[in-house]
Amino acid sequence: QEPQSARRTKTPAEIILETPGIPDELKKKLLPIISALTSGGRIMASLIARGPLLGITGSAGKENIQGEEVQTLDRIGQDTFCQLLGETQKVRELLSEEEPLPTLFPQADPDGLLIAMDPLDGSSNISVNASIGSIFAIFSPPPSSDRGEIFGGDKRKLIAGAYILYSASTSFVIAVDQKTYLFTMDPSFGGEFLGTGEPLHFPSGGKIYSTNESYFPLWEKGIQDYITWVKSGRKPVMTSRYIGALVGDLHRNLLKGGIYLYPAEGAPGKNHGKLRLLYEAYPMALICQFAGGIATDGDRSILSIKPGSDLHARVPLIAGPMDLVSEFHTKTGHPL
Ligand code: AHM
Ligand code: MG
Repeated sequence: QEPQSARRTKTPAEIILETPGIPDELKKKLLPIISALTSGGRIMASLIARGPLLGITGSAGKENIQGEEVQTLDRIGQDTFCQLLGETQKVRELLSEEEPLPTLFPQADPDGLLIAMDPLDGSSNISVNASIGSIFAIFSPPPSSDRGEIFGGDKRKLIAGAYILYSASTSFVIAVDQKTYLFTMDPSFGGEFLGTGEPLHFPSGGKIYSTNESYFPLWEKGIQDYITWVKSGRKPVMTSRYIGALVGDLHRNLLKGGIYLYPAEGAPGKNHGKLRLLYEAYPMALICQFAGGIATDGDRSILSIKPGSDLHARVPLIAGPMDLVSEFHTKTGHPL
């Protein structure tokens, strides 16, 4: 017999509908977009669960614009979310890690939203059945007089950030109107995503740090000293957890309390970090902020950074609860 939850559950659409701070006009655009994201999440979760049987856990035999090997699931994620989001007619442009230029949807509502996505994050985890995810930043477009710049320029406004985590269960996390919510897919109810409706908050007193420590020799001294201190000087000392997929690492830290670090490195090509501003750092920064945390590039808030002409620009990313990120900044000499 299955255990029964005593708590009432809500869908993402119910939460959006009952949030008074979201204007009705925006709700009409967000609802079909969220439905497209959760439908895409269901499709991806089902394919990922059968990945090795379907022969889709390997390389697609190509490189993307950033010189990274494209996996078959990267391509499937791109095609799935692009089609579903296009069909909503509420998305004017879709920027993806997998395509050099944004996809335009000329049939869409002229006041439709802009989306930047990483359709399949953590590609190196695909073939070993470890956590992977999809990440989305949802923007309102610049005022009509500024049409033509769309993703470039700095007049678009980030209104929501979301991710889907494909792991032992499939999670959907969305930050909107100052709150971050968690939903879990229930495959026995047609794959509906359900949650308690209670906003998520980073717990205080977290002791996890998440970083790829093999890059230690390439980091600047302040960061090296901080990592050495969290392991041996800090009271209490911290413990290391690293999945190697931003979605998985941030999700764990959101629930348990922990700091995620992907600093800049001295290595050629990685002196701006690895993670992309528009579709990795921005949405995760909003999710952290609405859960009582913050994301920075080690110096300033990620959300204060204006994107330049490179839509795939990378930034260093330090993300987590306010107490841990603020401690990092104090220790590295850049107080928040
Ligand atoms: P991807 O978008 O190509 O999958 O790369 C981004 C991923 C992040 O999910 C993860 O945090 C990071 O790359 C891991 O990088 P590394 O292997 O250098 O630790
Ligand atoms: Mg990624």
